[in-house]
Amino acid sequence: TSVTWTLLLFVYFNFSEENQSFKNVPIKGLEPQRPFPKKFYPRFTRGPVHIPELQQKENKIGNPLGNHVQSPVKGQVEFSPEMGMIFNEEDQEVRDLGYQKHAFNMLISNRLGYHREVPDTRDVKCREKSYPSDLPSASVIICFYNEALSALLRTVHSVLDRTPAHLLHEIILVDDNSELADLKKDLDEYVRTQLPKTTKLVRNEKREGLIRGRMIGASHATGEVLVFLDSHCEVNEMWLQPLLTPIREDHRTVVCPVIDIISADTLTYSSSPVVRGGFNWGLHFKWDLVPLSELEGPEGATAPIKSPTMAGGLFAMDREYFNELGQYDSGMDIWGGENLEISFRIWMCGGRLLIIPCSRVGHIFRKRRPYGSPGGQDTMAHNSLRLAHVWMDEYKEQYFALRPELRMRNYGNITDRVELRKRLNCKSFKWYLDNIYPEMQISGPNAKAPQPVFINRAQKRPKIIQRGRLYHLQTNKCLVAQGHPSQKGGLVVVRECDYNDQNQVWVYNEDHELILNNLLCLDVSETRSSDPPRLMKCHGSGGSQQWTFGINNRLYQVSVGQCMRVVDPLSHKGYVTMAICDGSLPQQWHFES
Ligand code: LR7
Ligand code: MN
Repeated sequence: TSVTWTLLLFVYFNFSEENQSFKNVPIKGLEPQRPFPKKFYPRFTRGPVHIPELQQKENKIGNPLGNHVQSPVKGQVEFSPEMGMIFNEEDQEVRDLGYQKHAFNMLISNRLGYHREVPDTRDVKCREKSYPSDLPSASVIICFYNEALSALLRTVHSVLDRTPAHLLHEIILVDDNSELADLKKDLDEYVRTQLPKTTKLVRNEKREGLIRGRMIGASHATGEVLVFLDSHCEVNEMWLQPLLTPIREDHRTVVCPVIDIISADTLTYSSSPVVRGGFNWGLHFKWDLVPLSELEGPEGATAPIKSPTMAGGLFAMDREYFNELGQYDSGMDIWGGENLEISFRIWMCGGRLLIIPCSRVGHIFRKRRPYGSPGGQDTMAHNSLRLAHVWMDEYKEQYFALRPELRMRNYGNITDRVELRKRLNCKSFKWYLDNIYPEMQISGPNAKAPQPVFINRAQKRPKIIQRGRLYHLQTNKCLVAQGHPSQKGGLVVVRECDYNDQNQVWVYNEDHELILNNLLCLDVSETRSSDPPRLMKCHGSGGSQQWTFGINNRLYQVSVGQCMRVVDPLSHKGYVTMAICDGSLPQQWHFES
């Protein structure tokens, strides 16, 4: 079957010397949606600058952004935990809309602008490595559907800022028929006027999904190597050279960077442990610890690691090899399954898949996918069925044992893919399991659901900074659980302080968590920020459980961008709520040891 896609290709050539000098400054009307005080945008100034609007706010309510000044590097805005602070309804709207449409904090994303420094998360030994000078050139392909403009452009600029020009053949943006009108108009103009002409924008006339989207992107590419990225990434220092090197040595090597974590709630960039890709019999991707055997050797922690599967979004592959190996299965729709399909295909058909610890790329990890498929189908099931029937031989029974309802489900025509497997002379799935993923046998059909890469709490106990009472200055009362402090979802209120009561004792730790009586964490829903704070199980991934103590005795919630206040200081009920930080008495708290 041949599928025809009608495309509109927008390649713009009117990039002049003149606008090159403004290249990195957002142009008028194109600032990230709903600009934070205009002056706050990234500029090429060096050293701290004085920002009148900021100063004004500072006088009124204390420095609204903590100690956050322009960083000396390229005039980028320096990240601070209070970056998501809400000043007015417009900020609130950007934040709430962002969660709704993109499932991450768009207010912070917009304020960060299109450039920022990220911590160099590589092992120190990576810095001493040198790479060949004659590496192949790369076409970076970024598919997106309804992406937040600031996240997309930060992805693009991180590539432009941190890739040597001679290695970056082009960037191809594939707009998968996004429905956000602003995104279309603004991006169009931005690409045309602000980006080098080697950044191209391709538009799908109808929604294709990320799998066919990437195939379309690849069909426009002319670089030697294809590099795929999601549309909400930030590449780190020296990210590309370590990926290109093993491909230059053997064009049938496919490589992935280590995927660092960008928090959806705070946009904090943090390091991921080096793990490798696996899967369970439900055909969900999961991360596995790297077997010790893989970690031995002279290169130690910096050596490439063989990975049974890839996460899917971030990898590099020789362009000709991508075509030889059968690109992707064009019968797969929207989202899901293609990562296991290409992983099995790489290993079973004579290639190999490596994770490169010295290459690091951050990705915004969201708690939910903010979009569905056009017809509401479960595309993950459809795509998984196709891959099971083409690649898994008798082991597809393991999948059906978990998903019996899919046994009779129609999965379309797979003749082309079955032929491809024959033509490429690929090995059996049993060979793959025995040689590439021997651990799988042990876990069997009852393997658990996938876990995201969040840093393993078991290994890391946050240090306690302070232990004491949360005292409300205006009412002379203390913050306590309304019910029992072990009750999940329970509200907090202010009550008479009792200095002998363990149930009034809070711990504040280096992860900015507030834990009552060593039991539960103070938490505010990121999506329903009008809900009052509650006690919840500590999840250790920041966001809704991150609090800072700031100027004017405020108690600030990092992901909601607001301060905690007592609703009615005269009421004996003692209810608290989140509100715009204004430095007023009801918002003043003391942590007392
Ligand atoms: O219809 C669509 N059209 C698109 O162009 C749907 C999505 N997309 C774009 C989207 O804008 C994004 O840039 O495709 C990209 C991936 O979609 P996400 O970000 O919603 O996916 P994800 O990060 O939740 O999911 C992971 O698994 C997917 C399975 O199909 C893809 O392989 C994603 O690329 C992959 N992401 C990663 O591997 C990043 C690390 C995550 C982990 C673990
Ligand atoms: Mn993603």
